[in-house]
Amino acid sequence: MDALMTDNVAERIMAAIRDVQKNMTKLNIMVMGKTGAGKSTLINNVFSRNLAQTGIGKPVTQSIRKYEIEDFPLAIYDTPGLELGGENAIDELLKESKEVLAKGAMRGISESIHCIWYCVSTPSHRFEEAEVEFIKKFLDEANEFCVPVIIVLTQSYSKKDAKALMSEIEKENLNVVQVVPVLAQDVDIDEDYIIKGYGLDTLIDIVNNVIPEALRNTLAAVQKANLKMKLRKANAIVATAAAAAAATGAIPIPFTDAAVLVPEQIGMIASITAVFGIPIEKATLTALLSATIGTVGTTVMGKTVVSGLLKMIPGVGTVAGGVISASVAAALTAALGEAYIAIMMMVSKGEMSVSELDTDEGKAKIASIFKSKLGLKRNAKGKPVDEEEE
Ligand SMILES: Nc1nc2c(ncn2[C@@H]2O[C@H](COP(=O)(O)OP(=O)(O)O)[C@@H](O)[C@H]2O)c(=O)[nH]1
Ligand SMILES: [Mg+2]
Repeated sequence: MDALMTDNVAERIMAAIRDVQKNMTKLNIMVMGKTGAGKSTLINNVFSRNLAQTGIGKPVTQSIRKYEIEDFPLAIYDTPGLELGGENAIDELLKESKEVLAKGAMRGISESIHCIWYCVSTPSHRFEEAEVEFIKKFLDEANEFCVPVIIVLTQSYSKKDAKALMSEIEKENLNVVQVVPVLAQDVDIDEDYIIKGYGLDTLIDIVNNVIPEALRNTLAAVQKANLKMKLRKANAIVATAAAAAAATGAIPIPFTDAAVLVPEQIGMIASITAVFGIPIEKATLTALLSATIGTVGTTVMGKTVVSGLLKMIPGVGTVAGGVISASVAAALTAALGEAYIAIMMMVSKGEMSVSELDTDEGKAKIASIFKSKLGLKRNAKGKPVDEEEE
């Protein structure tokens, strides 16, 4: 693929990525719990950007602070739990949290609180009378504004203790979505004894079920604790793009390089990038393009590249009438999308860094993944046939 053309397509994908990210509805989560409960540790291990690190947050009431980062569609409302003691403290905290919930509800979906995580620390906690009383009043408020509340049992390195606390809480018949034990971060007891973190993927699945549909793409994108969710979203994006490529039908031949990636494919790459939330630069995309659509043919432009590509798709070989069939358009789109997902997964798992992608080694890896995806047998909508039979 011609370098100038590649650059142009990469530029268009960059613009599309900015667009997708700009159009994401902001997810607002309120996190409540005593100092030391593990709120900051939880937040830092669930979300892909470190919100707490960016400063002290913006006070929205006397004691509630809002944390957000520019161009990242997430806001965390850090709310102290019941710790000051005394009747006044309860009333003050209830008043302040109600203020935040009410203000948000008034301003519409992008400003309202979508979910509340009420953190209770498993090791330190006794479920005291005062806290139960507070939670009940607080849940009435949350209910009034239809905000779902999840009780998160933090620092649950002892599953036995977590279970005991859970059944104690369940006796209260609280109006919460679920009580979920987590260990947000590994606990290193000593060199060769480590308690592995767990539960954050479950927490994210629960959140996904209770938030409005319009926020689900945002959740998948801003979190890092549930890679399977990202993968599911990304696969759905590819299926949609491949079906669209099949429906709009033929890509004209010879497709010059700029036309190789049609809007569906550009949108697909942009949306996958957004779901993974990995900062991508133009150089990365250029590497992706040259290693997929570029390396397959040795000539720079036109038919040779195209027929080189097509030879790799089962049952195609030559192009009759100068037009690519719908199923070939779907297969090309799906292979490109799947290869990109495979790369994003490797980066997410730390098996490869973004900067490695535009090295010769990185490009070789991309090319080999793309070729293997291109070689899969697919149906007319671009779906691998083996998968379909499952
Ligand atoms: N290893 C580990 N330490 C935790 C976890 N949650 C909390 N901590 C520790 O408990 C202390 C208080 O946690 P922090 O997140 O600051 O609580 P916050 O005041 O509610 O924000 C810190 O020293 C954390 O390192 C966890 O899941 N794993
Ligand atoms: Mg904190």
